[in-house]
Amino acid sequence: MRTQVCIIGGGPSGLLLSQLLHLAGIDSVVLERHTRDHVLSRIRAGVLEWGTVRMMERAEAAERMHKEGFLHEGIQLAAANRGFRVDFKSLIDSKVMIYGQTEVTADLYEAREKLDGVIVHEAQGAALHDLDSDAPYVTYVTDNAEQRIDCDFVVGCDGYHGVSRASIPAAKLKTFEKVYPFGWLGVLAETPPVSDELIYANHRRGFALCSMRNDALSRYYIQTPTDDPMEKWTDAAFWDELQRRLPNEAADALVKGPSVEKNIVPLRSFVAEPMRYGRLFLVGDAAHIVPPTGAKGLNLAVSDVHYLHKALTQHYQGERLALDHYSPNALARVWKAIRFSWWMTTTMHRFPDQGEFDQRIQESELAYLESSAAAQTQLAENYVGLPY
Ligand code: RFL
Ligand code: PHB
Repeated sequence: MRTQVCIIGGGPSGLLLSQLLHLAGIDSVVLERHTRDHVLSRIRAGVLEWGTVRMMERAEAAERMHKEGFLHEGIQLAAANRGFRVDFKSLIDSKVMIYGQTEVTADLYEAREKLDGVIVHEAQGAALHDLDSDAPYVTYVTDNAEQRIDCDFVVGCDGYHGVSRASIPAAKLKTFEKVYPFGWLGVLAETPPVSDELIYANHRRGFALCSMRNDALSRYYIQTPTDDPMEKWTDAAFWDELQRRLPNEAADALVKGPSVEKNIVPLRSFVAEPMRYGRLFLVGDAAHIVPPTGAKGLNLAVSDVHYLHKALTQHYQGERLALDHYSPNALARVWKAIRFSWWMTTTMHRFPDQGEFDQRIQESELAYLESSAAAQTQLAENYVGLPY
């Protein structure tokens, strides 16, 4: 088989890229190692920046999102049992969309199907060849038969654990990493959300976040040690701990119920530079990871897709140097989101070695934020997403 762009990974970034390339007249094949049902069973992001909303519109996949998603014009921050609101509308006249990654991915699948996009599921053992030549190709196995795709370019949209970044010689990549000494226990529950807006709570017992998917589906997170045994976190133990960490008003309003999903994710920041090796380009989690505190992971994957689909389109229109701009443009935005996610994480969480000095600094940071429109404005513009 031959295609112009071979995309490894059928998560949100791979599907969005293939859709936008198709609309620009460039053909691609997406290789996904799991089944579609498996991809759609992953519960992940919930907050879409406005740039992400625009990209879904451009991909002709935004209709259901505009019907079923929720517009949020602010977030609540809480510390020491006191809450305050950061109002995106009055500070910067902007907003975010609450719409789950699962739904984003489902809508992109549907949009690809409408245009007869080629997505190969259960493609095993993908291997990338001759990336530093003019004629790269990818091999993989389906139905016990080895397949080969020859292409102009390979794009790694295969997440942090994918094969694409691992195919780049170590000497050609510089990586940066920070591992945080805690994780998030996430729960999805068929209960009405405790608040109309997201609540990010800093508490002496650890961070807590109240989010949602819709009027009848809540998404909650609490900070836990990464190695906490899951048996410890019965539903009752989870609800008790969440309630303790919320300001009284929210704690009293919390509706408890059986969890439909529960797991612990570690928190890390990671960047691999550059996001290109020869004819391979890295996109999304394949190149960078942020802790979920700033809600940036999916949104960064989408801004990478923006830069890459533009560069590929220009390349095929004859602009010789267009592709050289991809990695520097994408990384400039990535690092700003890495910084913001690190700042939100360090401001809102309890660190195991947090001394009295660090404690006061954190409290002062939040008190300053509560009292200063300038400080809230910088939070707001980063949270809704920097322009691209
Ligand atoms: P994905 O979604 O990981 O998709 C990669 C796809 O590649 C496939 N794959 C392969 N296919 C073929 N061959 C191989 N060798 C392959 N190896 C892997 C995988 O099966 C998969 O289908 O990467 P992508 O597209 O870059 O998207 C990134 C986002 O998924 C991620 O950044 C976000 O989920 C992060 N994130 C959040 N982001 C936000 O913007 N806002 C949020 O509110 C938010 N909350 C979150 C999050 C991530 C979380 N977890 C579980 C890590 C909350 C959580 C709890
Ligand atoms: C979510 O709804 O899953 C979510 C919301 C905000 C975050 C992280 C995750 O910062």
